[in-house]
Amino acid sequence: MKWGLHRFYRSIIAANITKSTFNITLNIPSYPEPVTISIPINYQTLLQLLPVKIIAISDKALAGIIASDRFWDEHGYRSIYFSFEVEASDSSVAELLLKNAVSWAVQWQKLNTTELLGNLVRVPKETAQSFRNTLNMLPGNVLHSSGTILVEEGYSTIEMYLVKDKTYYMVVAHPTCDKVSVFVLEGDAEISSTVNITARITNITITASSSGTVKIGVKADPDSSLNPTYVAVKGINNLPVIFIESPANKSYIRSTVTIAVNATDDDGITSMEILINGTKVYTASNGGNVTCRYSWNTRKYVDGFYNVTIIAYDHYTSTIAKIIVFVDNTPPSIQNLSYTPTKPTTGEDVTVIVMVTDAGSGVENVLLSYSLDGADWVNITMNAKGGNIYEATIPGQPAGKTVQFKVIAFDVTDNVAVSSTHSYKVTSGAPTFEVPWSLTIGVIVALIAVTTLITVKKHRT
Ligand SMILES: [Ca+2]
Ligand SMILES: [Ca+2]
Repeated sequence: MKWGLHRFYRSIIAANITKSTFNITLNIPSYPEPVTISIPINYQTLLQLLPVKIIAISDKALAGIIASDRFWDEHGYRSIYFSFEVEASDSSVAELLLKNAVSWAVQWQKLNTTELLGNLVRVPKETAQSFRNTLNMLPGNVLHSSGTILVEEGYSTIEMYLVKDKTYYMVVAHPTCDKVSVFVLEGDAEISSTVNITARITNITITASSSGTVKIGVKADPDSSLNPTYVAVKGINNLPVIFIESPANKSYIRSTVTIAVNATDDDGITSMEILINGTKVYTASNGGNVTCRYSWNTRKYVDGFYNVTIIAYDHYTSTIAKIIVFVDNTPPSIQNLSYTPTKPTTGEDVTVIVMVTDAGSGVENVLLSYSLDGADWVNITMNAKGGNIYEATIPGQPAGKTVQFKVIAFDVTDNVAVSSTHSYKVTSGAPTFEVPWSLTIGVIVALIAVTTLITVKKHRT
């Protein structure tokens, strides 16, 4: 152990701790350079424990006695760790040490005197209460909260975006150390005051001189080498405001529509997202972009209701806005087209009847379009007769006119359906005699038979 526990201890208390990394620098004997190791760390478990206590330590820190009392845990215990072979000694002091250790350990009992502050850091209940009281009295909203570990020489760093001339309050609960000190490591801000609210709670006031990211370092004046700590920062922040220009809420849409959104914020929008039925389809490409226009091709989606969600983020929080729209890309269905009379005479009106339905947004308008002898098409609106039936009349025409017609139907989103083209020719109305084809054949057959009969008779005579 040439390296020495003491050296290792110094490395630990000089560690630098960020959100999820423990950076420890080791000075290894006879190695020319210090070695820095970054350890990804899951504080979640560590912060829920209270540190062990050093009961005694020898001069050169080569031997020590450590006690642990897991009194908050239902399955807790007490334990004493001797870093030397106390049982090998025959002195009465060693025997007393062992006896006292056993006697203390067996007296373990669960104590309901702690709670997890912010569901993260184990602190005595009164510390938690005093933390909440302090926080409640300060103006603004909680912009940041986290659990961390404080050491004596290294820094635990917290990064935050601060707005020029605004004041921020950082409340620290430090249940295992008496004092904390806070420094601005990077960025344009000042620590204006550090006040000990109670023995284990400190309130630090920070003022930003310009807007930007500030890195704040926190240190402990320790009772133990690793100090679980809970930090919350409060300041006045307005939520982002979202305005959805289009499409309108509860509207029917088709084809490609533009989702146009405008978002504003006092400290700037950092990003914006558009989600369709929970799936992200758009992310603002650069921070601070407050207007976005997303072309949504609804043809790639099946007809139906869709939730469109917009999320706008500022540096601390976000605002969510939602609209619901109905996608309908399917034209109406035109069925059972009929017209009467089918053989109109001079001046006789023709009534066209059709059934039009739309399973999506519904039928908006049905037109009857007709053309006389191939001239320009004329549109008339068909009347809804109920039960999806529409009716219109083509005015009577002179004999000889050929009338072509078709039905055009629109749904609410402007999808259009066109029927096949039908036609009829107007006749004069004079009675006409039409010989059925079967009758004509019968007459021809009869004539042939008669002619043949006459021919045969002539030959016989
Ligand atoms: Ca804001
Ligand atoms: Ca439709």
